[in-house]
Amino acid sequence: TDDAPWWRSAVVYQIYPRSFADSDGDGIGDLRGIIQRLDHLQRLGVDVIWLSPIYSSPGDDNGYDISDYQAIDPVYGTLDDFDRLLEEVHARGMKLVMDLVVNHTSDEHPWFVESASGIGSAKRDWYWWRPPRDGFAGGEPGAEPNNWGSFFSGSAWQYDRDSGEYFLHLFSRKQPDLNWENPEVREAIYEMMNWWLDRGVDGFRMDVINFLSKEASLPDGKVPPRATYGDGFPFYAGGPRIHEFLQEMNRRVFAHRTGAYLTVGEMPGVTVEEARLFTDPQRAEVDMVFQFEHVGLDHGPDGKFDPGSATPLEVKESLVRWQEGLSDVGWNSLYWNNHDQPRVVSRFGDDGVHWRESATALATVLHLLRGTPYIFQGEELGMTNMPFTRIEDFRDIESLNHYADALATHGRSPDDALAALHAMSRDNARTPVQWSAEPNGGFTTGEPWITVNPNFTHINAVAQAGDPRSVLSHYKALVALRHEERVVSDGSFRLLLDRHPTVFAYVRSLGNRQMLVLANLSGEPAAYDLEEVDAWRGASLLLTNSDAPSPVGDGRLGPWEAQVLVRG
Ligand code: ISL
Repeated sequence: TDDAPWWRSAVVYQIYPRSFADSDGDGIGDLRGIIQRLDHLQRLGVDVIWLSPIYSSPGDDNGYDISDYQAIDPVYGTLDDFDRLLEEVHARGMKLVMDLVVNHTSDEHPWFVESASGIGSAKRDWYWWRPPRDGFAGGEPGAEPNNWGSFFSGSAWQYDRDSGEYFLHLFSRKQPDLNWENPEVREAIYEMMNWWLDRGVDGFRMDVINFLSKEASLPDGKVPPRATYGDGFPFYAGGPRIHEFLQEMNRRVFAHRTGAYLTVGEMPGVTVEEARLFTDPQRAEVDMVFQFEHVGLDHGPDGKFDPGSATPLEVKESLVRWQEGLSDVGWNSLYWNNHDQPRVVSRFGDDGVHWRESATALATVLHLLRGTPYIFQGEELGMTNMPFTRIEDFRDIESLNHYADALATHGRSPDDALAALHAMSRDNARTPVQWSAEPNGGFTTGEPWITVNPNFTHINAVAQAGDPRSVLSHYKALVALRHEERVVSDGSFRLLLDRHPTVFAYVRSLGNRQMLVLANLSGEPAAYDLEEVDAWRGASLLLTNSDAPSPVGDGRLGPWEAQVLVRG
């Protein structure tokens, strides 16, 4: 319908600023570097840029540890640079969405510094301080207030010798969790959000936003087999007041505004049923959520660093569950990649012989689903995982902590631990964007903060720009389809060949317009048998990634072949 929200036909592009483009040769990407590359994004056709954090930060978690929400970190530039970036983005008809990291701050944020100044501090209650467990002395093993582990290895509690108490940190010890039970905390955050919106930004991607409300008694969690720490997830994810907090945020920040905004809540562990509540427009919480089901399928019983594999059928079934679950209420966000995930072409595709075909087939099946697609920088070039061979090459705190812990606590060999990092490390996503075949892929004239993937010599933007068969050209075509075909932005979704092990086939419909999407998510030729597809003989082939497309209706697809047909 014509009052459909604008973001139904939008495509979002995520920039991880540290690795995007460096304008001043210090080896770290910056705001001016982004400005210089905006034409690439405009040519790609994306509507919205989501900018990972650029705020003042000690950089313990590459900016997800914020020490001043209203200042730009000097490595990225100044507020003036930011205003110029915003202006240039708007001048190109695009929007800019900021990363909102409010589950925690840096331990160097003035709020935490004050909170930590003593038990009587006026901001003591802004964070989660607790005394040692009964019967234990502070700092002694087992004295932690509960048994939760941190996402970045070790306990979720840090002892503070001065006060004799512990503070909670679900992520690094330099990322203390804010106490959202305290209304002053909430007010301070809403004020900050309003400050950015008044400055002209177009919305927020909300970091681990389903962790804001904790079960205030902070109970011990169950300890999984072979694990050291208890699982606090049931007590901090989707906690008792989460819907109340998001509704309050919406009222205090967005309700009085008339602009076209986008809010997307990053929600690890969120279920389809919960997502229906979070994204029901009637409830005014968030526009859409990032869910993690499909990117958890290849995690083993011991978590992400116990990598297994996911079959194409499992991946398809997961995405379909979300398509069907949010068909009548709410909205999906669609993604393969972000700055925390391995590169999709290496993970669910084939970064060897079928590199181009698998990158484009995976892009096709994702982008034509119902929802709002997100492209992570470099994905549009088919960038691959990084073949790091030494622990010294890694930069990510999660990877480094895991490696140390795997060796020290779990008795793993360095080779084993490196193999896990190779498959799953977040640094796979964080190597610099490969702009050209120039030194360092054209990312910097200096020494890059993390090594550029050596395949930049053949995988880069310059090499792909003029090539109609390139991954980049294919992404461009997919973005354009969402803008041009209302059946893509607004149509319904119906799965075909539901149990086929490798073929992902579906129909989108709106009025009498229909789109058939067919893709073989494997390196072997595929055969399928479906009368319904026969009826598509003669329909027009809108897009394919194949030089010699298999005739539709013949019931076969080549390795990683993808086809998009329309009729009506
Ligand atoms: O990659 C993960 C750890 O295994 C994810 O669970 C990730 O930590 C989770 O999705 C939350 O991510 C977000 O918050 C983190 C930050 O490190 C990530 O970069 C961010 O995307 C803490 O702010």
